[in-house]
Amino acid sequence: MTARERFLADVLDGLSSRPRTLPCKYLYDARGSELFEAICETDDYYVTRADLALHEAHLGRISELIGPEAHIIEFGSGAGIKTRKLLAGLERPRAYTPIEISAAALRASERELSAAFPDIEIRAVRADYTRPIAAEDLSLDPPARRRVVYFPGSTISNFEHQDATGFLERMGRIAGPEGGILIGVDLLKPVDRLIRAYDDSEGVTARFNLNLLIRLRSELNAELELDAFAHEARFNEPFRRIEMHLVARRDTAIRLGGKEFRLTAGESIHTENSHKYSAPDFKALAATAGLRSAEVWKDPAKLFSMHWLVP
Ligand code: AVJ
Repeated sequence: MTARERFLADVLDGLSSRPRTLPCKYLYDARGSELFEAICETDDYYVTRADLALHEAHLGRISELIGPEAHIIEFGSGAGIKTRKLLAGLERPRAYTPIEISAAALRASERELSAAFPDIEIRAVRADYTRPIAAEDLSLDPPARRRVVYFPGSTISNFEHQDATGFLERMGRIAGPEGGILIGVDLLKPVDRLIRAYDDSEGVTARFNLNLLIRLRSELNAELELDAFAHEARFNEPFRRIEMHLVARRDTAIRLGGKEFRLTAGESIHTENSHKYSAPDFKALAATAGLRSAEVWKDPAKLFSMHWLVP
């Protein structure tokens, strides 16, 4: 199956189900990733700034926990400022493995990090890290004292609890019995603050969400009325998560792949989840994956957290 066929099949599937959904991974095409970067710079989206501040405040302790000559394995490409901060703060790190689905992002990360850290062996792996990675694709045996899986930014928030458990288990297996996991987790906080972060006053998150419909049009030849949809951020209380929706502002239809989907005014397409965790909530989640949260850091405003997980 080609990528386009997969995309079409997933979209037909999601639009046929009730409630209607679209997989959030399709939000992150080149334009979507650009818009996500722009979200990170809005005043309302605190996540990226708070995560970076935690890296700065606790790098000494993190370096102590990780120890010298480590192999860092990042789920995601990590050409970013956080990865550089981490690598620069560690004691003689030996190897860095970014695992990333986008070939372009992976190449950029490889290029930039090998230039910035000539002594670190960069082993780029092109793979969808949300699926099990074939053993032959992931070389885990450089001469490192410890393997650390690094997953900043609270991307874990996209996963429903059961999938998060499975995913943490796989991270634990990659880190191994001597290893650790350094993971960013967005904290539960008052709903109005959360809604503001996912419906920013500059409208960037709205453009990010609506970009998915633009992709349906340009890549799958869908017929739809863009102005018939509005971005909405909701807090789902029982699931403790922010949900992004595309809500029909009037009765409208989407035609693609020989099918027609009729939406009535107010009906929504659910496009992304962002689960929020208190420190005890996340400890309990980690425990279901056989991991122990040995240390947790929070910023002074209690916006964001970082956990150090060990087997
Ligand atoms: C990339 C999953 C961490 O949930 O905060 C931000 C995605 N979506 N604004 C998040 C996102 C809309 C983001 N993560």
